[in-house]
Amino acid sequence: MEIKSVHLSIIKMPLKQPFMTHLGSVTDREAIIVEVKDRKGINGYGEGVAFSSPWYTEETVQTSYHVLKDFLIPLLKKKGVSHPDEAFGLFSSVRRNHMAKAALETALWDLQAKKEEIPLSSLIGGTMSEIPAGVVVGNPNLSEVLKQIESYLEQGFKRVKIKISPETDYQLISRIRQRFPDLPLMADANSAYSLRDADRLKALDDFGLLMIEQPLGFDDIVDHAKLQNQIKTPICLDESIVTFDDARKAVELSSCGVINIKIGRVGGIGEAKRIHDYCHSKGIPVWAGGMIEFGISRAHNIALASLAGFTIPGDISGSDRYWKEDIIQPEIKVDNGMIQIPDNPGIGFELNRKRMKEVTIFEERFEF
Ligand code: OSB
Ligand code: MG
Repeated sequence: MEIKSVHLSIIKMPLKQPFMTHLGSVTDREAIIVEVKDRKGINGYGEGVAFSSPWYTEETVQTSYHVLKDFLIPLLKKKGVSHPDEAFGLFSSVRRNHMAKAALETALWDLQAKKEEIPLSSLIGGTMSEIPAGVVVGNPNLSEVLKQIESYLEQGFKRVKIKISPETDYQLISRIRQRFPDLPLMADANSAYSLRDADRLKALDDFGLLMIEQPLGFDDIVDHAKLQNQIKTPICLDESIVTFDDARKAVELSSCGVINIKIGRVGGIGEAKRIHDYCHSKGIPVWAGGMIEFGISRAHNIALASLAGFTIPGDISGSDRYWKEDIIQPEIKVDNGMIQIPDNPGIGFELNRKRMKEVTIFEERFEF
């Protein structure tokens, strides 16, 4: 791909409102923005979605930065790739660190699509021209939750996800159901339960949830299969699916009925697509997860979600869900609950340089 340079920027921006889960809350978001450039001057953007602390996965902004700077960028410089499909293989001498790998790999996909002068969604085989938007309520306060759901429904969102834990689950969901009986609703537990809570989770079967996401251990596949045997609500796995083989084993063991695919968690668009293709062939629906990310990562998610197997609205909302002003232009817009797949080359969004300048706290350039 004749890469000439890689530019890394660490940015930091406050969320409009803190995002809360039972594991803690996010008030400020840091991320790594990657810009690759080839010898013809064509560029590609990527975003590292690790958080500032390792509460969701092992990686952090600092560990991702270290792995990018000291291992992945040198590998790319030394050996190169002729297509982004080769990047995950090139990085195989580095174990895991998937968010760092995805940050660089997704930038190569954007660049490749721009080189071919086609949208990224077309390059990876996407078939949809628009996708339904879904939103996550990150607030455990009941009246606040009801108010927010009301406003999201007015904006046309097709599906709402709430965060639950054993402290809030039954009460919270039953009140939401009383008020919004037909709302396509799902719950994400971020590993707040253990198999001993099976009866508690079985009780939630009454509410017709679309699915319950990651009820048990963040690295578990076996107990989830035992739980799925005891509850009707389909289990969706998020944290447990880090590799293609995790997805295969989860499907073979019937540990879940649905999989949430996050590009960063699985190591890039190539791996995300492999997991999608496998699930599609097995009849397992998938949807695109979110990481409270900025517009670059959202744009990659939008392209990914244009693949035929993404049959459930993902955690893809507009730029204004979390940010006063995003780092891309135009910003991502939700119109009547739908997001248009851009038809210009690559991810279809440009960096907003003025906004980048305001939020960049560190940057460094690597010449090839
Ligand atoms: O578990 O899906 C999750 C946010 C950060 C880390 C993990 C998760 C989430 C979300 C929010 O649920 C998704 C979003 O709106 O970006
Ligand atoms: Mg989740």
